[in-house]
Amino acid sequence: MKDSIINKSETIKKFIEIIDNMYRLGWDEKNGGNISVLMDEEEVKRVFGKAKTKRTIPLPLIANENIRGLVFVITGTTKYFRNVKNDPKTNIGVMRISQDGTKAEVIWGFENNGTFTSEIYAHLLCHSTRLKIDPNHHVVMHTHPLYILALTHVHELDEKSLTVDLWRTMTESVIVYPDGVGLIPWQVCGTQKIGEETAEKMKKTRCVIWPLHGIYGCENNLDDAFGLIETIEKSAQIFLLTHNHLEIINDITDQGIKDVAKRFNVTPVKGYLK
Ligand code: 2HA
Ligand code: ZN
Repeated sequence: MKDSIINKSETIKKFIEIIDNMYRLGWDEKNGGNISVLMDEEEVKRVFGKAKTKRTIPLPLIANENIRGLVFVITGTTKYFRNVKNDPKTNIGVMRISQDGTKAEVIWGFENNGTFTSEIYAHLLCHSTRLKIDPNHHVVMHTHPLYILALTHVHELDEKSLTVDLWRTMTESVIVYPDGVGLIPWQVCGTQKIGEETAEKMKKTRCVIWPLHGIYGCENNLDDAFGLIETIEKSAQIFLLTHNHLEIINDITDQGIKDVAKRFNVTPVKGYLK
């Protein structure tokens, strides 16, 4: 990474590292997933100086007052997580929400006329909601983890029973998400409605599952947002591995094991095989 801006910014460096990690885990196929991180004003000044606006992009909603003037690092719409590491300036951007809440002022990135994620509603509304609850809030992370998604195909979509089933899978689950997982009904993504419903849930929890789609996590820093989603994903994986009611139709028979043992001159524990 030769870009001096990236080298100066711990937030952008970490953003790129985390995105690459998420892609490697198989969570973000094609252009799936989107992340935004609030950049503290002190870092904005240190990295960008006066932070001149390169161009402005109209927002499709009027940003709430408590996020106006704030600067976010955010993924670009239609961009692939897979490509962020090699070409961050095209695939992500840094933008300030205008003082009147109607525009994004691009400070860096979004080259070749790129723009912010299609889930801008959910991102801006979740930031606004979480900042009212926790002044240290910084991150909104959306991704499509395999097991969480699979679980929503087979588990009843009830917040209480889903949360308790996930807590039961690992001792530490309840420590990581004591506030439980929120759930909203399946619906079209990229809309103001889904953004509003997600942000409403974020008043009581830091993670909201979108059935048959993915998950949103809010946290104070990128490591913790990743850690929150990673833990829920592992709980979902354990749940599916242990509640698998598929009939086993191919298995090694007792006789087969005995035959292998005989061929290789070993003696299986007596009394274990029929
Ligand atoms: O950015 O994940 O929800 C692509 C998506 C939309
Ligand atoms: Zn998505």
